[in-house]
Amino acid sequence: MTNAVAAETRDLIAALGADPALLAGGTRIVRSPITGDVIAEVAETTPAEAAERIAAAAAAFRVWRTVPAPRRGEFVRQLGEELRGAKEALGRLVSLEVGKALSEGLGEVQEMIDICDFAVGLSRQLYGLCMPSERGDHRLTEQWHPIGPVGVISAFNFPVAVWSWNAALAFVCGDSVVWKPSEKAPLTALAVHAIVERVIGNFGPDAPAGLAGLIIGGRDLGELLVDDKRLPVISATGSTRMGRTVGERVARRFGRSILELGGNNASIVTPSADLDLTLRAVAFGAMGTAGQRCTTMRRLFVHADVYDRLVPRLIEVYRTISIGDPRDPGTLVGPLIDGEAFAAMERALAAARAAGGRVHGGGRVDVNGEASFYARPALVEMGEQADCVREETFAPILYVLKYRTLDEAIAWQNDVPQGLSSSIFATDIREVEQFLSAAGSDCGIANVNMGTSGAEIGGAFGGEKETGGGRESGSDSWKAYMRRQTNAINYGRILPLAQGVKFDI
Ligand code: UN1
Repeated sequence: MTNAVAAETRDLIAALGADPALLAGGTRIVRSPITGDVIAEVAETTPAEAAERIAAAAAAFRVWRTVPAPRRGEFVRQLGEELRGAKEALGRLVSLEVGKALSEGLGEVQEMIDICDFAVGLSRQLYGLCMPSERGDHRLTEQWHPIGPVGVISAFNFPVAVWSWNAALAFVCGDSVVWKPSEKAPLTALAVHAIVERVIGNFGPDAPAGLAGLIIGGRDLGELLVDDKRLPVISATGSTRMGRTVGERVARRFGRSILELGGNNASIVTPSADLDLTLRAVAFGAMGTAGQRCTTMRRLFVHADVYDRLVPRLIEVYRTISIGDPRDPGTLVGPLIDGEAFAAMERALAAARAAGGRVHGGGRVDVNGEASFYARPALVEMGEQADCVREETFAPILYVLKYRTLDEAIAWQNDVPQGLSSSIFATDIREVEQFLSAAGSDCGIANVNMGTSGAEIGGAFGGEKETGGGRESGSDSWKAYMRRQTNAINYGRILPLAQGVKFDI
């Protein structure tokens, strides 16, 4: 491991306060998709150690749940402060480990900071309701209590932000967290773990050891979390296939799951769209993060009246977009995570061709040699929404279809198993409102005059159907990390029964 990327990784790990010794001597080999070089050999958590961490999180929970919520907010404020200081180094490490363009690596850390800020405010707003009681001298209220340790299983493409969306809320809600990051991205997790441990250490006895646990390993360790009754909530981000298993297994033990699974996100370009803005939005939505966001724009329905004014320009952008080493500031499209991802892209493009699609772009680009996988994004003009279009391929492929009526475009948009994000480009208020109406987009996210990706943390993030139904981040997503208790209080001297029932003894 004498290569330059490994050396840079080691420096960043050290700068972030994690022990560089963690990078050597283990059995799990980590490669940077930027060059394909091995950058670490990290130790995997054994099942016995994982069980210990869950036990430690359960013990920490019993302490943490009694700490006043605003004080828990102070803890998250300090975490946010540490992350502010770490933004540059952690953003770079994200870029090295998963190949994101540097500005996106930094953006990911900014999302972590944002959710911490959000959670600090929330720590004074975990509101319950007060409902009118039907009985005299009675009060009917509800309150929200911490629920227990939360298991977080995250994916490679947002290797640290997903943890923070869950952890920042869980911490203010009075829960501890046990995290299993993607096996493709353990290093950023080790760095974040070092940061949170430092905050715990500095916080004093209110923040118990075990508040934030980390488990490094593969699917077997994920299953260990999923099946453990001490974790009442499992938040899992990844493929629909993974989520189906997680959802079923967590439900079997009456746990709660927050599932953030696949997306097959579409945008509709209407005749009233601002086409310059649309062009930029589609480029970022479909090619940003090399098409490896769950919110990536994967389908584009363009009205016949504007098709010839937009699509040729878009094809030109696909032809000229800068693909390269993500550390280079001029790069907009970095590498795919690995060779498997490139093979999946090739398979999808072959299927699209077989279904009559006209493929523009695609194919491998040599940036840093044989061991890394850079691809030219592909735009595929399709005559119809064939089966291959209805599947999510985690790569920069945009299927473009021509439509004639908005009803038709909305029907196509909804005619996929996934339901994460969607958008419309229009300045005609009728079309916009039809798209946003109950009979419009069936997705968890529906945007106007922007792409499908790049959500802010202030809104609830997640989607319907095979996307899993979970919501994370903003709005009232925090409720999934707490248990609701309804309290009926009789402050009178008689005992009126609800619904007028008589039971006089
Ligand atoms: C994901 O790809 O897992 O909306 C989440 C976005 C980001 C989150 C993506 N804020 O694109």
